[in-house]
Amino acid sequence: MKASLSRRDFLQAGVLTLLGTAGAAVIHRASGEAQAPPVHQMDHGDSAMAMAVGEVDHTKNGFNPTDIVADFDYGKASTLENGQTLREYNIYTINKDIEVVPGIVYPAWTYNGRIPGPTIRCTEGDLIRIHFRNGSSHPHSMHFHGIHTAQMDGVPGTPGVINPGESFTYEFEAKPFGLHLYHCHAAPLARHIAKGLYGAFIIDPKEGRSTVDREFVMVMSGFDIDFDDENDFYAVNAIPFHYQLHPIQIKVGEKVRIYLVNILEFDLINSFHLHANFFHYYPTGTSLTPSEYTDIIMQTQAQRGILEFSYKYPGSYMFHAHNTEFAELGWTGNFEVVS
Ligand SMILES: [Cu+2]
Repeated sequence: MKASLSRRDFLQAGVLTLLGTAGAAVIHRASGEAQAPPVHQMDHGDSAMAMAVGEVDHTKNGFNPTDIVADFDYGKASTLENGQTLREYNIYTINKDIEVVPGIVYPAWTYNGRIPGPTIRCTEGDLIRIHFRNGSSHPHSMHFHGIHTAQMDGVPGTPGVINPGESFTYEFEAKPFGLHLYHCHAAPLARHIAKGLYGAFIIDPKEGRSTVDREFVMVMSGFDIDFDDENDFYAVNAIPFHYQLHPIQIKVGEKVRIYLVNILEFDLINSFHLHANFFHYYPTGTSLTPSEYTDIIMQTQAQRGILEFSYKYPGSYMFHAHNTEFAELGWTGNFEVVS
């Protein structure tokens, strides 16, 4: 008998393990059946948190969240006759099997073979030229959040939604400054996003932001492994539990800036909570004055914002969705703060 797996099953498996019972869920997928990863208790904080055991094959996946968290793509820059900076990017879509958690491979659609796609970064007023090729088996597009013409919007009915094997060049001036995103807008939209076609898009203000020591990009999303329109795993930068297995190293007193984007499909709200600290929050990054000083923010799909903080004391500090269910299904990580 074929069993389909819901996130409730996963959660239950985790809870059973926490109670000391051997809990294992069975998942059905296109290429056969695989066991859910073992989940066991860890004693961070006051609530029992789950974690995956073992490691996905990052080399086979072709990307590693430890690299992606600090990887900003400024494109190929040149100066136009009018003095404007032109930035050109080569982006392609390709179908790719991604090992999401050890033993579970998801047939993803990707930009440039990675999830999230490249973090496209530029300065307000730059001319952005995206050479986009569709190497996938379905029609795809790049729909940018920002200000541009209808022709460049990448939605059905415009030339920016292209068939397999075709190419299209998106061109627009980067505005307004802030933290934005891009994603495929081909139909059906939910499926095209959930399969992995999304990325962050940072437009720096002309005068720059305040100087910080470290900058990170975190894109919150999930995986609906069994295609029942419910997420089975949650993560920042695609791979569940990655930054718990590989904490992000920072130093006491270092100024840290996080570009945080939520593209999670199927669930209404996502959130980010930082342990033992508070951060200044700049919604959409469109102002240089923070709107809030807090230790938690929530974002609906496509909402994004910039967080700034530093740690006073050395130690290991969690960051995670404060939707506890999401955290237990992968959206949790740690900062390792050293003196
Ligand atoms: Cu698509």
